[in-house]
Amino acid sequence: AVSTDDFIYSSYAPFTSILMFMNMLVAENSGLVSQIQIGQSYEGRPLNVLKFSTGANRPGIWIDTGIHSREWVTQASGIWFAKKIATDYGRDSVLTDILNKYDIFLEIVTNPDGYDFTHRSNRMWRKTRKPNPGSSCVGVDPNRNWDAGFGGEVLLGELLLCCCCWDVNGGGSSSNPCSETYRGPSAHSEPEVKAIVDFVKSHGNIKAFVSIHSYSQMLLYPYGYKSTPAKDQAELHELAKKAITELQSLYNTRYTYGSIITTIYQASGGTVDWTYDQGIKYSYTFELRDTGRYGFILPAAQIIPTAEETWLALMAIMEHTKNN
Ligand code: ING
Ligand code: ZN
Repeated sequence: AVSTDDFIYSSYAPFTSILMFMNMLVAENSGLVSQIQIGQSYEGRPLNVLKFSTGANRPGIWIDTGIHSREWVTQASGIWFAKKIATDYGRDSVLTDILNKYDIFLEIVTNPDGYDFTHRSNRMWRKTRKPNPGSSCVGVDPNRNWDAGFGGEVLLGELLLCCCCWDVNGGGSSSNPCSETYRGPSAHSEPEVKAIVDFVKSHGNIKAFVSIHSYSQMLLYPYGYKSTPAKDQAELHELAKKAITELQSLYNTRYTYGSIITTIYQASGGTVDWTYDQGIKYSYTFELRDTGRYGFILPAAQIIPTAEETWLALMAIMEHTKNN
């Protein structure tokens, strides 16, 4: 493609094509879109964030896709969101109002080493690609690596039933480098995670943080590491209901919603538990299509419908953030 109008949004693009897409979008919309490199991956790939901004010193809304590399519909949707924001600013009044008060930050390929590996070697790779000393297994689960209940909280049931083995995979993450949910040697050990931590802290005024996964068709809010309800649970629950109602209105795609631990499973060291404990009230995780028929290998024909319906839910969250 020579312009973002020619980009094929209905296919799964390799990493270098996504880099070219981002460069083109910035060149075509230089008054609205810029690019920030917040760090680099273990293998040296840039961690690029698109910034949509119409003024200085604005509070921020963060969206990331692709922290788990095999969840390809998320990176593909991220590309579509970027084009949608650039197209709708100045045309859609709701988005224009949001962008006249907030900056939007969008990290499309949050785990670029993993993403490249899914294109070249192993389509089902989830984790980062950093070697683990003393193990032949590679990578850390970047959604178990955050400093929020890192290593896991033992639930009462586990204490009673499984008092000596919980560390193997208890508390919602694993200490085994060969596990798909390996938490890593320490919190924020992965450069892909640390880059976001540093960005969020140095920005200091992120008001909403949405981390997008697939699959299961769920909209989730904290907590994942403990069963204590979040102090904003009632508001987060109501807003989740509104967002999934909007989402469903387009193609009748049905979502469930609730806290991570009660809706999907206990997971410690997750992204949005950390952002919530940093004071970012509107911290959400999506699990996009489908519910398991195709799972991670979602047909490319479903990319655009998935992105379109998800955008309606994102707009509901962003609009509520703006009004609160
Ligand atoms: N699911 C998420 C996972 O990392 C999740 C579920 C969401 C856990 C938010 C913790 C926080 O297991 C997928 N599909 O990755
Ligand atoms: Zn995931």
